Amino acid sequence: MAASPPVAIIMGSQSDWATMRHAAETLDALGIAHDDRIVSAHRTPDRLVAFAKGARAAGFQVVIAGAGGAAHLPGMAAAMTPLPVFGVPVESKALSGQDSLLSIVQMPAGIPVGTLAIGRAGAVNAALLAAAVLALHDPDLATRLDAWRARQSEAVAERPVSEAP
Ligand code: RP5
Repeated sequence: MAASPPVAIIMGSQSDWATMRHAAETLDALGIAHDDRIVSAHRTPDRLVAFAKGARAAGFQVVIAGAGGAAHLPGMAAAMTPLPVFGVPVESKALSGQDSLLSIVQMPAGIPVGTLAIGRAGAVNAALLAAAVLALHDPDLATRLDAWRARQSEAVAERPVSEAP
């Protein structure tokens, strides 16, 4: 059986993909393979246990976990794997993602989740953090990450322009 790609992106629902696809696209831009899965802590708890307990043995190196509302997925995954887990709070309809953020960020001491910003920014940055971790032992990836950041800098204009009315 082929080893898993270095990054697993898990999310609580199909509805999270609109946010989490930005993590996937960022990893794609950096040439990092990933496996994207729906794993719900409350709707598919057995799937979560199987994934998280087997993640390291499967060959994953970093887990990105996105969830909204009562977003226990990242914390529960972190409890069952020694791999670094980056949590992305998905913007919920009822509370604009504040619920997701607080559910993910306020982990008791002992089981860490690296918590990112709510929504797209968090998804993109989770991918960039995963890339930074993997680049510690992958010089080619480190070069690609440097180039990605340089392109971002070059894309920022010196001065603002007025938009057409
Ligand atoms: C969470 O509940 C998911 O992470 C999602 O953000 C939220 C809503 O899920 P759906 O009702 O849209 O499936 O489990």
